[in-house]
Amino acid sequence: MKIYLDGKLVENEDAKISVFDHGFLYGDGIFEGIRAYNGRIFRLKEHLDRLLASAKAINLTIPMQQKDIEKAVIKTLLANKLSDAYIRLIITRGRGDLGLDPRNCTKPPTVVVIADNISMYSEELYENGMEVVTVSTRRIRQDSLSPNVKSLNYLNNILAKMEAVRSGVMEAIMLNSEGYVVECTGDNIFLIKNEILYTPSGAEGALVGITRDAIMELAKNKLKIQVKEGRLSTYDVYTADECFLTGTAAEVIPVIAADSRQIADGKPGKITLKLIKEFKNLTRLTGTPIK
Ligand code: PXG
Repeated sequence: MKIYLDGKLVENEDAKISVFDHGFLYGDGIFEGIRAYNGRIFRLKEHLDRLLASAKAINLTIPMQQKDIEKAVIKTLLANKLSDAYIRLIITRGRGDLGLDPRNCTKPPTVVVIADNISMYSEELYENGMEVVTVSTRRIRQDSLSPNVKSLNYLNNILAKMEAVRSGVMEAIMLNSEGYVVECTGDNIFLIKNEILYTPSGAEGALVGITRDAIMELAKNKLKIQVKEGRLSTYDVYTADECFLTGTAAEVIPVIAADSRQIADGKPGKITLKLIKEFKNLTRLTGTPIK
């Protein structure tokens, strides 16, 4: 496997970063998870826009134009002969010293692109749906750190994931500090009730996911159903007709139970299945060609 590291493609075992890199020392950096399907990179511009917005928010100067980052992603996919892939784009503050102050870090920062084949959950779960639990680890308050900064510090979400795994399920519903449903550890959450699609709004502390956007568009334009963003509680999850999660890594996965309550008949819902079909079509046919 070839990895893009600071302008060069290197072998996996040669892709090494200093222990003084502030991405390693402090999680001081940002990333994007992107997918390519059928030789096309899905919503690349949206991912790069969000990456640059994350960089701006943490005052990190990237010495590359958006076009150059796009080229680095394409180069990595071509070098690994991948037409379907999960791409991890990482930019750290760079090598510094022992101390938080980023002024001591190298410029330019460290830029890494990894491309691989991953599937988040087993095929069985994608087909039959999965169970989730509400966990006690709350999402970080957005008046401390915006959920839209995709930073390298995911400890909050990792602790939530560990709670879920301890309960014997694969994913956690995370609440905001007020106790309302926000999202899962790396996915947005959707509910369907009386043929209306609901999802927690950005104001509740959810990351405005790119898969989330795509699903909302498909629901409105292809399925002609109403979409509402707002405040949802665990009660809404338990009493929903359908539930599913979305994310670049997870794609779209049905949820059939939450906190031991079966959702409707405990099978992936009809609208969920239609959205999965539409999403598969969209990802197969649109995106930036890898060439
Ligand atoms: N919420 C959070 C907290 C995320 O980190 C999403 C929602 C989905 O957003 P997109 O734009 O991908 O539809 C994410 C992003 C993982 C993993 O291994 C997932 C993400 C990031 C890093 C790792 O599950 N997802």
